[in-house]
Amino acid sequence: MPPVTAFEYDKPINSVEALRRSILNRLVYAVGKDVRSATQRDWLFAVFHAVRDRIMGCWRESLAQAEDQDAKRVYYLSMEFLTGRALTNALLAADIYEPVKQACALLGADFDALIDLEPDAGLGNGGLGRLAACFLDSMATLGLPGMGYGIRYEYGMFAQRIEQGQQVEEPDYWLVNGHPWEFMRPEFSYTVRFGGRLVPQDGHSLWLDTQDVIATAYDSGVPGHQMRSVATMRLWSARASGGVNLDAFNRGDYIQAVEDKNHSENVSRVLYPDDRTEHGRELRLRQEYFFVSASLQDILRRHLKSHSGFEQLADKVAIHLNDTHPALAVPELMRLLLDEHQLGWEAAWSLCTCVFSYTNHTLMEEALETWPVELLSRVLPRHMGLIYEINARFLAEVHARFPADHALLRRISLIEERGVRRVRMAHLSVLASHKVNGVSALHSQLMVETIFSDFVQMYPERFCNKTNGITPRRWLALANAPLSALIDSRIGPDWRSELDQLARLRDLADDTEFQNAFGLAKQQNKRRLADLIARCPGVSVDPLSLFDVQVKRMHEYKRQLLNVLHIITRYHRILAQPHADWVPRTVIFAGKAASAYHMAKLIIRLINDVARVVNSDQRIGGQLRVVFIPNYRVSLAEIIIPGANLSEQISTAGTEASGTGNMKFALNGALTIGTWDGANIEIADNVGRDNIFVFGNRTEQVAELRGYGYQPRSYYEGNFDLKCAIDRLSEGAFSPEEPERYREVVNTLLESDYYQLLADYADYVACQEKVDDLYRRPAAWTRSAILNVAGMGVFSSDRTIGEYASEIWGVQPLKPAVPQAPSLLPV
Ligand code: 26V
Repeated sequence: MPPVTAFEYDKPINSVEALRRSILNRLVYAVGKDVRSATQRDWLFAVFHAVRDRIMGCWRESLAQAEDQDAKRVYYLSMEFLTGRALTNALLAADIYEPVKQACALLGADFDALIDLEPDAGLGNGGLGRLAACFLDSMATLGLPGMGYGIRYEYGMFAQRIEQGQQVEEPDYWLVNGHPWEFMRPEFSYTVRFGGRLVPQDGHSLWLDTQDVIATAYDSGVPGHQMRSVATMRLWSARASGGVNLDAFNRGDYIQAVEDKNHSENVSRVLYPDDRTEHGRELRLRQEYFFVSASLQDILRRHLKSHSGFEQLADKVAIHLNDTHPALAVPELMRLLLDEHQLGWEAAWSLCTCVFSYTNHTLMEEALETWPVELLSRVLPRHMGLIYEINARFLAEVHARFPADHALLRRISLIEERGVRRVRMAHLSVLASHKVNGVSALHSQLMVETIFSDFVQMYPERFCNKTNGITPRRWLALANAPLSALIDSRIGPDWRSELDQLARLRDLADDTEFQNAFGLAKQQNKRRLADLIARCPGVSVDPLSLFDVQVKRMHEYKRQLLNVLHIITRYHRILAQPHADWVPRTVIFAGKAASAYHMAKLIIRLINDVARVVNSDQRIGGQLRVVFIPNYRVSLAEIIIPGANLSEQISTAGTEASGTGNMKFALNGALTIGTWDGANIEIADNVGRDNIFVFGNRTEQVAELRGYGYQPRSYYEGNFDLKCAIDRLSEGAFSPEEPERYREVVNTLLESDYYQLLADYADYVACQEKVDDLYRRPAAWTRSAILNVAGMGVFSSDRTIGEYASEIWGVQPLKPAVPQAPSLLPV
């Protein structure tokens, strides 16, 4: 027999018959069932396996190509990957959606039902985590070598139920039925050490008596468009190092021994819900170090497999920090190079500044990560020592450059000295990175003007902008079949990987036939959404009414409350003139509040209370409906967003770094009502100012008001409708059983109103009237919606990732392999 060649295996065939056989074989051989005994879940897993088989060849080849070409790879370090469902996405990427559906029909399996059975991988909070997922999709589509590293949380983002109008959180044990998409790779396991003590020895430090946890890799494939390549997402899971506590075990205390084991495995147990003020939690710090240490050990191992040292590290490796959560990668790389590989300080530090880059995702003071020096010294003593050393050398450099500026040293230091001493993770990230970017033009500008202005003086060339993007595969092709088919029929299918092609739709914006077809596609999506709302929360809504949608995490700065004030005003106006010519509206909300975020939870309750009152008031004759859809997540967004007419992007100017939901809505033909904030501004530039509803104060005016002593009460006193809305809230009109329920909301608005809702209220309400006016003219509305879709080309995450690759990481697409003739054996 000749030796086995690297890629000798049966290449799968994608005919309906071959897929039918594969699914059947997988049902028997992988799931261990047969047609007679298969449950829905068994069918789902059988399909999963058959599809996974079809991406494996491309995946292994992508990995082999990177190795053979000794390509520079990029490693995207992120605490969160909000990937959602894997199966439908893979079916589209491999171009086997229809044949698999037909194969299922032949087998008597209910394709739509089993697709819906897949739980979302909710391993992220919101924008930042979803961005990481879109980025992996684009890396695979562009054929860029590299991978995403993160944590395999056992419990993802909590599930949200609404009970009597209030949010109730439930754990999301998404792995309960197993996860057939992933591969456990126990051969890639690393020891991660915590605690212990330092012993100096020959200029180096010995780190002894640590408590150790083992990180084990689990890999998932992320198939790019038409399987140009398959990217790898490697997530780490914690395992206790010594199995069970042997002391306790030998003492006969079996239960204690197993409990200790459970304890050290806690580190990958649960995703922290973002409440932005939450810091100082030791487990969160341990999580951050856990995944960063395992990832860096893995990166260095891979590098040393094909290189004899680190001379070429910066030519072969780029490491990206998705926000500051992985910033401990900096002292960890220093530790590995100094203590484990005996490099000198200068060589090690220069490698750091060449390989690292960092994206900032928020300017909000309370969201900037800092860790108490005391905590870091206890949990990671070696790293705390390294941070001190990095800081001392840095401050010496700053002092040499600006000897007269003493305040500068205090401001720019990695250590905050006011109150409890803390390490500023953003400063550490900027200092160690050769590039630092913001996520929209406005955000990047504010970033250098505010939080990093001191660093700009030192390193002006480091700062840049990379406006966020979204993957058109999931957010148009997958989520919106009717619109995708229509676009295909006019401009062909290439927009999926060249989103700029959408610009060709501009010529069709005035074409009545196209407008009608476009309107029909929207109606189809609205009916699907109305059906969903009828099931849960169980409200019947009119698919012809204007669907006005705000879906995103609940946060005061996103101003869901401003939306509620508009609803109350509209309600009052309809009551005052029930027979006027109102544009019927359905206002739709969805979003989770961090469990500890009291005000955000109260706003959810208010939305539900207002919904109850408005929806049951016969006097307004169905001209207004309000719904809160529970448990917002990626798979729900895929249904909600295509069904929207109006997209609410109404954050206080200067607070939303970019937003990516705004892009998803516009791409699906919703018009935006928004403030001059984040990527809204660039959306306006690209779709045309006439095709977006902009209102409210701009960043400078917000800052000015804040500076001069903002007085929310003056707006309240000066605006009849606003006063009415707040008074009704204050009297308990929406909570008659507990009139004081919203006292806190009213007080916050009137006393402080940090996010200046009252300042923007009048302009917002006036702008909503313009929305109605346009909706009364269906052709004009649809024309505008078409121009929105046509202008969205630039917001593909392929564009974003292309810019990161060439301007930050210095990585190039893999050269495609010579295609091999498939053998004819089905897998
Ligand atoms: C903070 C914390 C605090 C501790 C607990 C866990 C946790 C998780 C996340 C965060 C803040 C993350 C910042 C963030 O998500 N920023 C969003 O990033 C999006 C992608 O760039 C951007 O579109 C949004 O505007 C921005 O808010």
